[in-house]
This record gives sequence, structure tokens and C-alpha cells, in this order.
Amino acid sequence: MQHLFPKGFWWGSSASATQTEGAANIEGKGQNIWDYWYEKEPNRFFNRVGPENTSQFYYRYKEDIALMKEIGHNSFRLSISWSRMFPNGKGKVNDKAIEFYNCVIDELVAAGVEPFVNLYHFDMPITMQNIGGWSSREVVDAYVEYATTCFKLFGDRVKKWFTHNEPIVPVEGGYLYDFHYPNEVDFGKAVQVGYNTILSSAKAIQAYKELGQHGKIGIILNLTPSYPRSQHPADVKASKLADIIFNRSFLDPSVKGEFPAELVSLLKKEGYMPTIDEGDIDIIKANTVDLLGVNYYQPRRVKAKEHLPNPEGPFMPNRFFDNYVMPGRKMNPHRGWEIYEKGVYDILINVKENYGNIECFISENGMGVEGEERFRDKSGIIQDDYRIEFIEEHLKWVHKAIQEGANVKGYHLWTFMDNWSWTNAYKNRYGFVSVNLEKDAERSIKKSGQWFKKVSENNGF
Ligand code: BGP
Repeated sequence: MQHLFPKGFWWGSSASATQTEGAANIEGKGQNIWDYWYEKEPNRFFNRVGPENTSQFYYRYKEDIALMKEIGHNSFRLSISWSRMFPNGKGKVNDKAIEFYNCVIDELVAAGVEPFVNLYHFDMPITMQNIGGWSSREVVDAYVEYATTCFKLFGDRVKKWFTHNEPIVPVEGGYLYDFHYPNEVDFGKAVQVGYNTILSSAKAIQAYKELGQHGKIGIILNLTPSYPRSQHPADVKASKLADIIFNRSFLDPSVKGEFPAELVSLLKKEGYMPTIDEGDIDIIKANTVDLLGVNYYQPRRVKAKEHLPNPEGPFMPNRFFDNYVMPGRKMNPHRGWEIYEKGVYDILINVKENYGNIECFISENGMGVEGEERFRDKSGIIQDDYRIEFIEEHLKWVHKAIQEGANVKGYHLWTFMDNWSWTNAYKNRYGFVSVNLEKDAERSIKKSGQWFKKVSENNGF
């Protein structure tokens, strides 16, 4: 075995509530921004497919958890739907939601698959969005109440919690680049939303610690290494700014309890400091994460700006850099994302060297491919050799980082079974298990799932 991983390595996958559960408008669940946006503008979603049914995990979780076990999972990350737990975002809790998550957690534990539970995966209850979403302090308080309720209800069995998944994505999607509801373009609001999200994470961590449940609590960040086009000082400066804005903005406060000084001075200089209440900074400082989830799909390549930005245009982060399209880059043409396997190693070494070698794991990595049905062979198995190669090449770099001392505890693929990917709906498939939408969402294990079983059993490859 060339790549043996540390004993007890977490082999599994990750998923989210809105993308898998279905039963979106029934069983006591309230609407979230996805249900609402789809109702309003279905044309924004690939083939006009919305989140009502997705992959029906709500009804089929037993079958799905059995499949997880079958392909060698010892852990699985799901998210709890805030609007299923609290149809109005706060107030009365939905008993059917409690029952559902209790059953899922029990089923996972019985199958020997440790549940990793994330509290927020892009899915703001619409009632909370209507009062400002993450830009509102009232929503931060409601989130902490929701998180505390979950700790109390499920914390006896769940020992790995996460406050947020990729918190910068709702900032980008909802307040800068128009790919999440509320589709605003407002840098000042984006900064406030980002800041309040960090505060909500620290407050949830504080609440968790006060309960004394002896588990771990962390955050999941999409850390996208920023590579400059060249070593020209202007390119290097551009890449540093991109790193500060997109990575360190969340990584530093989450792990170190403080914001990067360069980010603070940039926001001050440009006149975009968020409103900070008395005591906030102390809360953020005192409540850092125990565990860091790293999502990695693609690198960010940048260069110095070619042209001055439109002085009348909205203020955007790319005022400080341009994206750089590197000739000869390896692409996943379906998703339009570059594949650069060494990126995962660079992230892990950075975390080791500059973030106290905090305990971490790969919480998402994966390859979305369109039209996978064409790879189904006569026996009915999707021959996704490209996915096996993708995972293997990334795992080699994860392994190398571990050899060099990085504190990496596991690898979760995005995702367990094909699911609904936001505005891309079911365009690209990511799963170890295929979901055949033509055949009542029939599940079948892909070649990569069978391969993963062996990797997990052998603890390497
Ligand atoms: C991550 C999200 C996931 C998932 C994945 C794939 O950013 O955490 O929810 O969707 O990306 O991306 P996409 O669905 O856009 O193809």
C-alpha cells in the first residue's frame, strides 16, 4: 500500500438538507430562500427544477444510510434545515422535524457512521430573510436559539458540530454576484452579512461550550488558494488581497479569533466597516473553532488589474485584482472549474504553518459531471473512472501533507448521492451513488462508490 492513512481516518461524504431531503413544502417545514426564490423565478434554475423533491432523503434515509455503510463510510456530514426545525425561523419548533432528525441520527449511529452535523448550509428561512437575513442582529439571535435547540435535542449522539458551511458563499451569491436570493448588489451589506455570520458562529460556539456536551464544534470553509500570474509585485499584491478578502476574512476570526489587520485597514480606507456592537469582538476572540472543515474544488488565479474599474459601477472585490486564465490549465468542462490537485496540499500546509496546525479534515472535494447516464454499462453501473482518478490524485496530496505533519483527520467527498445543486439543479452529478430521476430516483452505486469501499477498508490505496 503506497498511501496508508492514519488510524481512524474519517472516510465518508457530505451533503446538505435543501439539496437532498425533499418534502420542502410539507411536514411542517417553513419556506426557506430557495423554496421562495424558485416559486418566484423558476427560470433561474437549470431546466426549471426546484427544491421541492430533490433526492427524497426525507423518505429514503434508511435505504441511503444502508448504502453509506455498504460503501465504507465511517462518517457522514448532513445539515439540519433551520426552516424545518423552526418554520418561522424562531418560536415554535416543528415536532416532525425533531422526529425526522432523531431517526436519521439514530440510523447513522446504528450503522456505525458517525454523524457530523452542520447547522447552516445556504438555507435561510424566508421569514428571517424578510427581516434582513444575516444583515440583521435579530436573525443572529434567532440562529443562536435554533443552534442551541439542536445541541440540546441531538447533542447526546452528535459529537461533531459545524456552525456554517462556506459562509462566504451566501455573501457572494446574495449580495455581490447574483446567484443566491436576495440577489442584491451591495458591498456594504455584503460586509455586514459576512461580519454577522462570523459573530453568529462565535455565539453558537459559546452556547455549545456552555452546555458542556464534550463534543467538538467547528466551521467549514471553502479555502481557495490564490495564485498570482507571476512574481511581478503587482500580481503578488493582487493575489494577497484576494486571499485576504476570500480566505482570511473567515479563516482568521474562526481559528485565531481576530480579523486580518490588512482587511480592517482596507475596509476602513474604502469606507465599508460594518457596524460592530460593544462586546462582539470579545465574543469572537473567546470562541474559536475546535475543528476546521476544508472544502476544496478549484484554485483562484489572479493578476493585477488590466483596467481601472468603472467609477460609477458598484464597488466589488475585483476592484483589486482580475481573474487570470492560465494557459494549459486542466479543466472540468462540465462545471467550468479548474482541477489543480496540489491546491489541497498548499491549503493544508498553510493551515499547519500559520493556523497552529489545528485539527482539520477535507469536508468537501469532488467532481460534478453532466450526462453521467452515458457511462452506465450493461450491468447498470456508472463507470466514473474520471471521479476515481480525481479523488485519488487529491488524496495523494492530502497524504503528502499528513506525512509532513499536517493534522488532517479525514476526507469527505462531495457528495454521497447525486443531488440538487442550487441554481444548477440536477445538471452536474457528484455522487458515489447515482440517483436516476427517470426511474423514481432509483439509487445505484457507481464504480467510484465500490472503489471507495476498498479504500476505506484498507485505510488507503
Ligand atoms: C459547494 C457547496 C455544496 C455543493 C458544491 C458543488 O460550494 O457547499 O453545497 O453544491 O459546492 O457545487 P455546485 O453545486 O455549484 O456544482
